[in-house]
Amino acid sequence: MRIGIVCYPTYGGSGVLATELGKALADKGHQVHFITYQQPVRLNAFHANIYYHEVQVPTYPLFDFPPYESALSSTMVDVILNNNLDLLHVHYAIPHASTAYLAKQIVAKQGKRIPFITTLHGTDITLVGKDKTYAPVVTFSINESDAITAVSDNLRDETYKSFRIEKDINVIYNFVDTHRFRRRELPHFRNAIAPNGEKIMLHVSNFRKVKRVPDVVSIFRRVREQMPVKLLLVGDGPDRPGIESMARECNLCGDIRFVGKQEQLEDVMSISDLFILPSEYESFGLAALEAMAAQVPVISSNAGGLPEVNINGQTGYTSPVGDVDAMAANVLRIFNDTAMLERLRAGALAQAQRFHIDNIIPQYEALYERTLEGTLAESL
Ligand code: GMT
Repeated sequence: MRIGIVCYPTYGGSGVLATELGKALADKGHQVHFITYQQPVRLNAFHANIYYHEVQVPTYPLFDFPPYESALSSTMVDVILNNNLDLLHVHYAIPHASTAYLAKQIVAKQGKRIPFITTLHGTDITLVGKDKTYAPVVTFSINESDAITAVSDNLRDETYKSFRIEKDINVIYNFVDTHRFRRRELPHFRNAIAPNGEKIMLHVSNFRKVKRVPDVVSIFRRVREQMPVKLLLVGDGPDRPGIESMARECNLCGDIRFVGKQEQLEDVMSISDLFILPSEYESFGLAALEAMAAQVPVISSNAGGLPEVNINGQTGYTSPVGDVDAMAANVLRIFNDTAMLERLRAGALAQAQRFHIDNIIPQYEALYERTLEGTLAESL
């Protein structure tokens, strides 16, 4: 198949998932065309079946807000027609679903039929999309999608609750390449972070409010009062300066390392003992899944789709949002019980295998086939 993928190219989970999906489809022989305003972060190697089309958004003195959506739809039209694409798969509803709808209408006028699939990822539904500034367009363009997917049961249910959706939403979970994220011994790296054999706690995110990064520091402070431990903070975003101040005020700077955005996440996961994800909401929690593949148990909130991924007592522990006392108590319980840590490690890996890339990609391929058959039947 010739597939166009539209996503945010940044470090957000939706862009990471879309890029990994495109790479996996290309490995299976499909021709994949990424249409984005920047090279996606995980699209970092040449592949014969992968093409990258950059969306250019020219400025003009009249524009206080350059019309990105128009530029994106026009680029989609260009790529669809010049590469004879079979379908478009857009990730994150805003504004990708409405731009895909427009592109589909434009190429239809030129006799080209192309279906588009929208994958809902999380905040496009639960935070931004619900806002009345966007809701009518989001509802319309989701309903106009030829197929819709959500990354967890929770996100599917939230979508039906928040919008008047008239179609089936297919749940296709996030996935992980368990071979790439497998745990490896990296003694030099581990030693550099924890020279005295301290345990290592890890948090990875884009430091947005929804991630509740201050809770990570509060949990760490409670654990640090009881035992020597280190905290690795990976990623960057609007809340980072506040977190740095908080670390200074709590006198924790010596034990917290801010390592910024990292591409080799698998190495960071490999040297960590626990992954901390206290989010206000998480449709799925892709970073937690990648940690589990590296045998890192997860201490998380029980918000959104997290309990579908992090199984209480098997792969880690979940607690109500904001209950930093419970989360810290769970960290201490695990760090003080080697047998429990080993059991949770094995549980985390077993759970990650359920979401193995090889189990999930065929679900997307099957959906593509069904959608193309539907488009063909409509045209007869
Ligand atoms: O908010 C983020 O962390 C980024 C966001 C995105 O859409 O880029 O991530 C969402 O999509 C991921 C991939 O499907 C999910 O694993 C994340 O749970 C989800 N984030 C939220 O729901 C907050």
